[in-house]
Parts: sequence; C-alpha cells; structure tokens
Amino acid sequence: MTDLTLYTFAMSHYSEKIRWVLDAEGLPYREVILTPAFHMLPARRMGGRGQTTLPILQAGGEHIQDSTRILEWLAANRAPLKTLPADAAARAEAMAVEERFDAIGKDVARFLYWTGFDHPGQIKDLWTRHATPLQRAVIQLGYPLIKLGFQRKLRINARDVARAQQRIEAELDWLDARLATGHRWLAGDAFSVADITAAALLAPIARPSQHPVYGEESFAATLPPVARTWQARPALQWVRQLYAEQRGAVRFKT
Ligand SMILES: N[C@@H](CCC(=O)N[C@@H](CS)C(=O)NCC(=O)O)C(=O)O
Repeated sequence: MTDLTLYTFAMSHYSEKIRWVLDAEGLPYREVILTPAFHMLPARRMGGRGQTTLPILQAGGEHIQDSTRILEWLAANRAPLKTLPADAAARAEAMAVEERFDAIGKDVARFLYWTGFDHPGQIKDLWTRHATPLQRAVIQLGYPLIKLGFQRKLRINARDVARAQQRIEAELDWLDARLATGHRWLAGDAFSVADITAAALLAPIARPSQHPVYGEESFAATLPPVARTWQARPALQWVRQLYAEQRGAVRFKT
C-alpha cells in the first residue's frame, strides 16, 4: 500500500523526471497514466491552479502539480532524499541545473512534434496507448482538431520551432562543455536531481533503450533530421549512459 499516486502521460518527459526521482528514492507509488485531451478536466481540478499540466502527485488528500513543486514537496515531506542534497549550497546548485533543463522541456516537445506530426499513425498510437476504447475512438475521430489545439497551445510553428532548436542546442553545448571538464555529474560530485532532470528532459531526443516510449525503434523515424546528427554528441551519449547505469528498464507502476 502507498499513499502516493502519480498522474502522468506515458510520453511526458516531466512525468518521467518525477517517476525517476520516486524510483531512485525507493518511494512506493502508484501511477495513473492519462490520455491527452481527456487529462484536462481532471488535471485542472486536481491541480487547483488553473493549469492542466502533468505530472501531478497525490499524497493523501493533497495534490501537487508541477515537477519542481513536487520535488519541493518531497524535500519537505519525505526527507532525507538521496537525490536532493541536504546542504543548502549543494541543493541550490542542483536546483539551478534542474531549472535550466526544465526550461527547455516545452522546446523539446515543440521541436519533436514539428516532424512527429508527419507521422499521424505514430502520434495517435502515442496518445491512445493507455486510453479506454471510447477515448481511443474520440482521439481517432477528433485527431485533426486535437492536433490543431496542440499546435496552438504549444506554439508548434516554423518560427517557434527554430527558436526551440536553438535553445536545445545551447543546452547541449552547456552539457558537452560540462562533461569535457571531466565532470560525471551535473551538480557537485554525486548523482542528483540535476542529472535526473537533464536526462529525463533530453530522453525524447537521446532515445535511451530503457525508456518505455522513446526507446522504441519506430520512434527514430519521427526525429527531425538535425536531431540525428546530434546523436554522437557527448551530451546525448551521457543521457543514454545514465539511463543504462542509473535508471534501468522503466516499468510503469500502474
Ligand atoms: N512546469 C511543468 C511543465 C509540465 C508540462 O508541460 N507537462 C506537459 C506534458 S510533458 C503537459 O501536461 N501538457 C499538457 C497540458 O499542458 O495540458 C512541470 O514541471 O511539471
């Protein structure tokens, strides 16, 4: 039995970040995987902040929306955490790296959907894997409309996608430079939420084989061509190595 329930999307990189933290901490939880579009009402209701984003952590009667707020809640309510340094300066360093990779999460989604939408079968599959038969039928039928809503909300257009690419490349440069100085970890000298956040947020591009969605071979075909040229970069090799060494095969706890 556990009092923690994590509401996610299977393919959400922010959700994967929290899944990974809970797994790394050995905190038992149950996962509820929601279906896009059908998540909006429950997420808005649970979050109570006028927002529809996942992940949301339910702890007893409390709902915490937003991955950073979830980390803060865990630090306050489930301390000590192995992945969040207790020392204030070390924690600030880890959270600064967490913040920089969180900041490109929407860019990563924008960048990948831009070419992903050329493969409607794949996207529909991604959106309906955990759907009920009725939800699946609605998504199949309403796909053009849902896609349009997505494109508007996430600003998936040529100009914003070009900017997203630049911002992702800047963080890959930062990560390459950090690794070039001989650092194995992104904050201090131990594995922390800094590493988890960078790897989870970049996983859709790095495609570690342990990832339950992005590790699939079929997903490679939907990647923007430029992302294929990034695969040999130290930053993306580091993401795959971290998954292999620290994460292992991801199993949903549904
Ligand atoms: N700042 C939020 C961002 C979460 C986020 O953007 N989640 C996306 C999925 S990766 C989402 O829920 N999108 C659907 C929506 O906004 O309704 C966090 O750290 O949790």
